[in-house]
Order: sequence, then C-alpha cells, then structure tokens
Amino acid sequence: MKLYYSPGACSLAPHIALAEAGIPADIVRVDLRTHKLPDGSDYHKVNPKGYVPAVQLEDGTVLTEVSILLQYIADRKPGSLAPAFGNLERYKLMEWLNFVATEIHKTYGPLWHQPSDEVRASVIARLGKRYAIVEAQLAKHPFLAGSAFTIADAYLFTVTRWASMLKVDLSAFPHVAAYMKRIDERPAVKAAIAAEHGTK
Ligand SMILES: N[C@@H](CCC(=O)N[C@@H](CS)C(=O)NCC(=O)O)C(=O)O
Repeated sequence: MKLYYSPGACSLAPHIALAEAGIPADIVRVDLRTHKLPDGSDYHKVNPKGYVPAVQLEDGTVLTEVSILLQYIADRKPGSLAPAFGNLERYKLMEWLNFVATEIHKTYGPLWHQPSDEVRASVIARLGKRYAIVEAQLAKHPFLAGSAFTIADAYLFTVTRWASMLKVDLSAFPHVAAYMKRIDERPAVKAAIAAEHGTK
C-alpha cells in the first residue's frame, strides 16, 4: 500500500491509522504547491482531485477521502480501530467521522488563505461551537467514540493540531487540550509524525 501525503496535512490521519494498525506502507510526499511527486511526475495522474490523502493498493486501485481511507485501513484489522460493520457503534463512529470531516476539517479551510478579519472571526466562532460538542463528549469519555482509540481520534487529532498554527485559541476547551496531549504521546502517533518530517 502507498500513502500519498503532505507533512501535517489531513493525510496524517490515515498515516496514524496505518501506524496504529501496524500495517506497513510506503509513504510518498506530495508537493501541494506544484502537485509534483519526488520523481518529478504529476500527482494528478495518481489522484485527479489533486489533494492529499490518497492510498494506492497493490492492484493499482486508488482510494481517496480521509473518512473512507480511515475505514478501509481499520477494516484491514477488524475490531481494532473501528467497530465491525452492522453494529450501531459503527454508525456512531461514522457519525463522528462525518462530523470531523464536514464540521471541523473543512471549517478550518478559509484560515489557510489569509482571510479578512470578518471571515476569520466567523470561522473561529463556528469552530468554537463545534469544539464545544467535542469538549462535552471528551468530558465523559477518554476518546471521541467512547472508551477506545478509534480512527475518529486519528482524524480529530490531526485537524486539531492545526489550531495553534492558525492561531485558533482552544483554551476554553480543557478536555480537548488534555486529549491532544494524550493522543500525542501514543507511540504510533509519534512514529507517524516523525516519519512525515523525515526523523524516524
Ligand atoms: N475531501 C477531501 C479533502 C482533503 C483535503 O482537504 N486535503 C488538503 C490537505 S488537508 C489538500 O491536499 N489541499 C490541497 C489542494 O486542495 O490542492 C478528503 O476528505 O480527503
């Protein structure tokens, strides 16, 4: 399996899932400014969408979209990073994955593009509402989907790392802060981050 990534981008979520599941993968860095791969070829040939992440399977099939890659990876090791399909817990997990994708991940988007003060304030207010929901969940449970680490944590952790870089103040959410520290200390998470920065 090959994972196409950019350091610290949302591709870190499937990278963490692979590391947590102990699934070996080749990681291929994508330059998101030029859309070039290290060998100089055009990343659009792998993923016409142009964005990371993408996973290429041994038979050449390319899968994209963070939530789907996370579930694909989790299902290689059933029961470890996601409840089995058909269980209500799986749908609760998918609910969290979709929430992180559409209400948190994509809400950060405008902050990467020098927004006006007005846009920035409205994005931050929206993120605050979404993190209030996460805070309430983490006040009751150690992980987003309950008592065990799942792929939803790989995703939430990855996008919440952007807060300090983008000067989004999350100090109103102490359970989120404690959670970020806990996830950051997981050996597989450390290994994935180090691999992306070339310091295994
Ligand atoms: N819907 C996509 C969004 C992926 C995405 O936002 N990727 C960002 C990095 S976090 C990216 O590659 N942006 C560069 C671009 O769009 O060209 C998914 O869920 O995988």
